[in-house]
Amino acid sequence: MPVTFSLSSYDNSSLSEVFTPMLCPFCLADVKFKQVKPTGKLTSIYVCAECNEQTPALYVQDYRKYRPVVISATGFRQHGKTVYFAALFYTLKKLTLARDWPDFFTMGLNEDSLDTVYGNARLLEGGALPDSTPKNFPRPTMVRAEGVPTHPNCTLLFFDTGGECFEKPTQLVQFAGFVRRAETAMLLISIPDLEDPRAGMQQLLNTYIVGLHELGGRPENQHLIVVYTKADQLAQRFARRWADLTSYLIAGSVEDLAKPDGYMERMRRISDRLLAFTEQELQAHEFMNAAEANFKSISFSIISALGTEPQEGRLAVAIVPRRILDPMLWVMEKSFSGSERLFHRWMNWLVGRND
Ligand SMILES: Nc1nc2c(ncn2[C@@H]2O[C@H](COP(=O)(O)OP(=O)(O)O)[C@@H](O)[C@H]2O)c(=O)[nH]1
Ligand SMILES: [Mg+2]
Ligand SMILES: [Zn+2]
Repeated sequence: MPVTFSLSSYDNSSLSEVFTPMLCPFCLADVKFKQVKPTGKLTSIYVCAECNEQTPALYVQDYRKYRPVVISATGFRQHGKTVYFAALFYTLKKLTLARDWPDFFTMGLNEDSLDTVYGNARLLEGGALPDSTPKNFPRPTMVRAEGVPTHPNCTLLFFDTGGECFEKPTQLVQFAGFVRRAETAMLLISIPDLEDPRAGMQQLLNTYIVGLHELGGRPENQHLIVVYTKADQLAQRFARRWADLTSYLIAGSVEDLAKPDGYMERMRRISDRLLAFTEQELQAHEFMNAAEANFKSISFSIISALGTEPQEGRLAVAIVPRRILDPMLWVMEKSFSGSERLFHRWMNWLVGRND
């Protein structure tokens, strides 16, 4: 369990308010952090002035260098949200990205985040799957991402909660308030798990839009990323007409990303193909019309977090994630403005790197 302190256990004489407002990763308000010294401790810690949660020193001190980017998994139960994050952590830690990207590393910012990242990576490596997620307001997994090619450095705040929170707007408001602060809404949809994909997708989107408005957020300020999960179960649906999607999945992102030039362009082409698939194959016209009318932009990606269908809750063969980094790269792409990207390129040019 995370360690938190109530204000009464602080030595009030050492209270000081620091810095200008920043996004609190726990209550998600723009707040000032206080540097306080818990009674009997030698070192001071940072706490949010609103919710009193202890916030990692690395988050507060380096806030300007590593702006927070909210990655929120939205989707029905059993559609692959928790396994997606687990497989992403596995990919970041176990695969060869750091060999291929010279400046790349990720770093959990507190004990909770470290446990989540390494715990999930170990679980999948051993063939097990993460437990289903309880319905509660989740705590973020905070990961610093440095040196991802073509993207500015940032702190990724991963939020995951029980899928039942996305079945009704009232539940979303109560348990998934983090969606309000996301610049990019990520909908994870497993087509094989939907009896009627047209109706299911529209219901999810409708619930999200109503809940977001209730929370005081506005979809027109958000980009939408639609992620089709469990792609390993879509082989039949992709036969013939959509064979290029199968080829894209088989090639896998990690090998492809060793040479990141042009990767975003490829992601854009696949997004266009998935848009065509959504309209022509799934006939989800109402979903498309509602998404286009409500959000700043809409992009698609497709993943298989595991690469195969698990047998009795375990992986029968080793995990082979497919295109697992694409949704994260989309969120990063959409979360930074043109001027932030320009500044990043200029800084890299100054220190002699050329991405
Ligand atoms: N075939 C296949 N099954 C998956 C994949 N990812 C998840 N699953 C299955 O879907 C179940 C639910 O996933 P989970 O991430 O817990 O769903 P959540 O409720 O949305 O968090 C898992 O227990 C797996 O059996 C995948 O990439 N391929
Ligand atoms: Mg879950
Ligand atoms: Zn707070």
